[in-house]
Amino acid sequence: REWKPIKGFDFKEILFEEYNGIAKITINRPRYRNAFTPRTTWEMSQAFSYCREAGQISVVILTGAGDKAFCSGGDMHVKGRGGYVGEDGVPRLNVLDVQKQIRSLPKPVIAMVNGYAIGGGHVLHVMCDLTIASENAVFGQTGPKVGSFDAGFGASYLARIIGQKKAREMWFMCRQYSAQEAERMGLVNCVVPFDKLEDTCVEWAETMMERSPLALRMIKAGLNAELDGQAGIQELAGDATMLYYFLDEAQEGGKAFLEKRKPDFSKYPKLP
Ligand code: 2NE
Repeated sequence: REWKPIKGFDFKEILFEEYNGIAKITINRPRYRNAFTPRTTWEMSQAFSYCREAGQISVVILTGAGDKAFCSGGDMHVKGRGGYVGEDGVPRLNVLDVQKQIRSLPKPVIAMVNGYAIGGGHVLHVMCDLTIASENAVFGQTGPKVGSFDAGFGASYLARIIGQKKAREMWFMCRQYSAQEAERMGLVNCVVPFDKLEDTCVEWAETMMERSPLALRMIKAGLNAELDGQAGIQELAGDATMLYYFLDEAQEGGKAFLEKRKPDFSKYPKLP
């Protein structure tokens, strides 16, 4: 399988590639177990924005470089007062923007967990629609051990997935869990040998690409909307508006305005 680099970006901390309608975003800091800096997450943000806009991309895979880690969370070397400090000296927590982008991307996102998914890196896989893990994957939150926490999606959405007791255990105890334990908790969709990991992710992506993209989009928005309050309803409502704009009924309103006449909506069906 030949992944082709997606051109037009000057990324230093991620790889951004495409194969057959599938985009792959790889956190590329294996020296630090793929810990993210503000630059890494800014680059991820650019990549996810591209994936949203690009009509030829149907599914996104998020992973980490190498065979040791998916992502070990925020880079502790640059954790300063107020956030992770970037090259510009400004402290940021911009991984939260990436979380929201994954959540609202109207396409499936698969976490391809190839090793440690720890701390903020664990939350990133939680945010993805599906998680496929290799047998060597290890999952855990470390925040309360290292002076951090994610009480947003990292807590409430995690609890929706594995239940309140397990989510509290994960955060309060800061233990590590094997891929098999994660599968038993419902935290991952499936566990496969390391050498089958990418093939499995691509197979799942290709299966989803045989399904109706709009149906997948609406299901994702609906599953989110139940949990995301007004922000979730906004996404679902936006999709409803998009579909409405395809109808003659919506076109009539706009046309009538431009033609300076009263709109005639009488001919459009009022279904039960
Ligand atoms: C990931 C883990 C368990 C891997 O352990 P191991 O034994 O396989 O590797 P090792 O030797 O710990 O790490 C290899 C190198 O990577 C660096 C280490 O410092 C080490 O460097 P050297 O000693 O060779 O120089 N490294 C690993 N993780 C790093 C990190 N996060 N930042 C900077 N350098 C890192 C083990 O490495 C581990 O437990 N890592 C720390 C995980 C962690 O606590 N992450 C931060 C959680 S807080 C967070 O991510 C967060 C949040 O809670 C809320 C919002 C946003 C972010």
